[in-house]
This record gives sequence, structure tokens and C-alpha cells, in this order.
Amino acid sequence: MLYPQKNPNRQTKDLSGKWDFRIDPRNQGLGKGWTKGFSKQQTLSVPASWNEQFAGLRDYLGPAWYQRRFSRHPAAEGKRIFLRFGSVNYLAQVWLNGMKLGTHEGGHLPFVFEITRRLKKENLLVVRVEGFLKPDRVPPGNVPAGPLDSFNNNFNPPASFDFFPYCGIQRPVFLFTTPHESIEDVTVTTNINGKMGIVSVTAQAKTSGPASLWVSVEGFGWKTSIESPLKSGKSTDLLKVPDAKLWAPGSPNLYQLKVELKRNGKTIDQIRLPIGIRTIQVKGSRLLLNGKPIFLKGFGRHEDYAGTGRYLPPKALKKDYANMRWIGANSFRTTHYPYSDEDMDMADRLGFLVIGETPAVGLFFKKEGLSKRLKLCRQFTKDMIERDKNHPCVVMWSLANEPHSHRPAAKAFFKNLAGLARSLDKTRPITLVSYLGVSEESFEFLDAVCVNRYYGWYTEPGDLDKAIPRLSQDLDELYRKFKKPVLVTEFGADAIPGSHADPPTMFSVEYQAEMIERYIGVIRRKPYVVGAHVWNLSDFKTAQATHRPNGMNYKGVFTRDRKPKLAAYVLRKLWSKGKN
Ligand code: GCB
Repeated sequence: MLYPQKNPNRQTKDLSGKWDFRIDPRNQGLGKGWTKGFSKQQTLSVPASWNEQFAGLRDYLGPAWYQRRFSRHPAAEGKRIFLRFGSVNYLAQVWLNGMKLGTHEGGHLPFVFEITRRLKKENLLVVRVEGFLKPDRVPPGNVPAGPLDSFNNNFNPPASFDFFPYCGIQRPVFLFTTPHESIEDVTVTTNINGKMGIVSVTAQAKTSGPASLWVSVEGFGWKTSIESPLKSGKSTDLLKVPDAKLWAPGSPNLYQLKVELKRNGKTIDQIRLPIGIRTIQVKGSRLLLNGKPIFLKGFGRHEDYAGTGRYLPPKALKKDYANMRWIGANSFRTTHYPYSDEDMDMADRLGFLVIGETPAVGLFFKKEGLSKRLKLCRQFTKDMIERDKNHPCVVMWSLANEPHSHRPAAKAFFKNLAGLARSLDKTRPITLVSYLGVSEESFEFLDAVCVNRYYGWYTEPGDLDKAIPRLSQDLDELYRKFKKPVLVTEFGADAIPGSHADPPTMFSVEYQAEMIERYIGVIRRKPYVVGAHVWNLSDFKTAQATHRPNGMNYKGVFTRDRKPKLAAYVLRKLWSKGKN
């Protein structure tokens, strides 16, 4: 799935802006024919969650209706035309000019409809969105609490995960064109041989006659190109880049890849992609980037911002990266769903290593609904890898966060998903993120062991002297059992901004800072630990619960409006000058 792009053969139009909106609490819209248009209640901004735009809609999960009119652009003449939603949470049904285009389930990955034959001079686009929390959805909600299937968190709304279940059209909506004969997909993998970078490019195209593909790589004063004929709509080329400028944090060198579909010297279609030449590999207890050990220091994050909810406007995204750079981080995990295309582009450009995670958070393995959850997880794993496979920033795939893997079905579930991920991407390590640790059996067939640890918070509350030795012992046990690199993918404490205590007390900024510093002290002494991600970069909104004052998770080292807490300064000191 190629991201829409503007080039001499392709056009895009961003449909962001004000859309008509109406909630449908009695679910009448379908019966009343709103699919053909409705009278609006209000206008709202797209992209953004509806829950943050109107106070009365905070806990409203749907259904709700959006509509927008747009005219056909002359540039669309003679082209194929598509409509792409970056993300709609959770269930989207879409109509154009009263005709149904389709339905999409799942909140954080793009979907596309071809509308070439449906497009008129003036058009009406209608979208019905519904975001109920259900046990057979991914991520699940409304799951009965029990030791095997869910934490007894008593959230309102009843999510089985700790972030607000925002709803709506939460990422940009694009119209884009392609020529009728076009490049359908491009897959780039890279390798290194001595000082030579090797770029392998597989392109797929749909043509109605013989055509050839021209592939070129350009950058840092070097250009190389290859022409090869299409065979059954496909071609694979190897390009050699001597004295390659490798991609890595601190030196995010990007080359420009251009793939052109040509006939008789004429370019019919083209795709341009920034690419990074790099390798990533697990070897023994190490993670190797470009053949050298790398340590991932950084954060779990959330797409969460006041007023826009699960959409990070460009200024907030910029600030998140500015904060991560200021603090000396080199990586993050897309907790707990794939982030926007714009976020991934920025990670490529600024040199951040990313663990890409699917929306499978809070999974449970009771029989009811299990086959549907597996089907959705397979779809999301595939869609995530297809969307993000060409980003040099992505160095690992995470299949899930904190599954309740107590039931035996969990292992087979993850074997299935890992097999799928490996068949789609043979170049990146695969993992999942566990709270169970040594009893997470799936680590036997995964490449790295990722655990979230809250000693000194959910256990040993307020007692770091007891918590720290437990962390140390636990990490050693994990390595002894699995003999694989370990990443501590979450650790941290809530700190309510402006709350101070001496001696440090839970919820004070001093306690958070001390806990993080002491965790990093332990982690540094374990040569098999290859990553430390603090939970979280910024405070974020979650559902209401007794343990979530103000409906907030305050484990950010920055506030929700991105200002540093004490822990941010402590981390900056610890992580500066290339130290882990
Ligand atoms: C976790 C979860 C994360 C929560 C965090 C917490 O283990 O992975 O989603 O927000 O703990 O703060 O409790």
C-alpha cells in the first residue's frame, strides 16, 4: 500500500478541514437514509477525535455521522482515483453519492477505496463511525474482569487498555490519483557488504502491455540506475551503492529511490521514496544495527493531545521529536497501535529507531470471540507491515502489548502471528511485549524478550529499596531462561505536575525521577539488556478509574502540554553524551 504522493504522474488532495457531523444515539441514520446526506448538528475538525472537540461527547462512542462535499478536480481526468483514510476508530462505513464503498474494521491503519467510476462533478462523501468496546474487537473492551483475561481496572468507558478509547476520523483523508497503468507496490530491503550498500527493490505494476521498470538510487553525490523488463507484473533489482552512507540514529542518511514505469522511453508512472541503507539483526544477546551493538533508549508514547484527541497535529508531533532529541533518546515503540504515516516519516528523517506495534493490546484467550480476534490481529499485522516495511526507522515488529497469555491458546495464537510476520518481512526481528515475563512461552520462538516492569509502583508501592533488587533478579531470570536480548519496554511512575515530596512519595515528581534513575542504574549493569523505554514520553488521557486521577495517566516525563518534569532533566543527564 503506497502512500499517496504528488509527482508528475500522480496527484493528491487532502480533505482535512471542517466536516458536517451528527451523533446518532438512537441508531436511526441507516433507516432514515443519512447515507445519502443528512442535516448537520455541528461542524467538526477532521482529522481529530470527536470526544475532545465537544464536552458533551467525551464518553460518546457512537454511532456518529460525518459528511463532506468535494468537486472533481480537472487533474483527475483520465486517471484512476482513490480515497484513503489514514485511520478511523473503530468501525467505518463509507458512502459516496449515496452508494456504499465499503466497511473497515480497526482503528489505526489506513484503508483505501477506488472511486474512479463513482466520481461525479460534485460529490458527497458520508462516513458512519462507531467505536463501541467489545470483547471480540481488537483492542478488546467490556471484557469481564478475571485473573486469566483482564486486569480488574474498572475503567469508564470499559476499555481493556489504559488509554482513552477516542473515536472518529483521526488521521488525514486523501484523494489521490494513479495512472491506469501503474506501479502498485514497492518493497525495499537493504544490506551491507564491506563499504558497499546493497539495495534490493521489488516493484509490482499493472500494465496492459509490455513495459519496463527503471529503478534509481541517488544521494550524497552518487547516482545509479537499472532498467529491467516486467515479468508477470513484477521485477526485482539489486543496486550497489559504493561507500554507502549508512542510516543510523545521529546520522539518518537518506537516499532518494525512484521507480519509474516506462514504455518506449516514456514514463507512465513513478514513485519516489526516501530510503535508508541499514541492517538490523539479533545475534546472541545483542541487537546489531549495521553490524554494531545498539542500545535503544527512549519511550513508549501515545498519539494524544488536548483538543484533537488521538490526532497529533504537526506542531505536537514536532514537539514530541524535539523533546526526545533534547533528552537524548534514540528510539520509541508505537505503543499501542501503529502511529501515523507522518510520524514514521519524521522518525526516518530524524534518525529514531522504532518498534512498530500492532493495535493488539489487552488480548485475552478465552474461546469466545478468539477466532475473530485472531483474524483481526492477522489483518492488522499484515496491514502494518505492508504500510511501514520501507521505513528504515522500523527495526522490530511487536505483535502485541501485555496479552493475558495464561490460557494455553495464547502460544498457538502468537505462533500463527509470528509466522505471518516472518513470511511478510524476513529482515526484522519480531517480538511481543509482556507483563508475564518468564511465563510468556511465546518468547521461545520470538527474537527478543520485551517486558514491562512496575516494581516500586504496582508492586512494592513506594518502596524502591525493595523494588530495585526485584527488578535486577527478574531480569537475570529472564535472560537465564530465554538467552535472548531483553528490552525493558516500560517502566515509570505517575507524577502529578507540580506535586513535590521529601522524602520522595508516590505521585510526586521526585519519586518518578528517583525510580527512573534507579531502574537505569540496574539496566546498565546487565549486558544482555539492549533497550530501556520509559513509560511515557508525555502525560496522556485515559478512561476514568480510581487509580487514574483526572482521567489521566501521569507517567509522562513531560506534561500533556509537553513541558518537562524533574525526571526529564534527570534522563537528559543520564542519556547525554551517547550513554545508555
Ligand atoms: C502497562 C501498559 C500501559 C499502561 C501502563 C500503566 O503495562 O502497557 O498501557 O499505561 O502499564 O501506566 O499502568
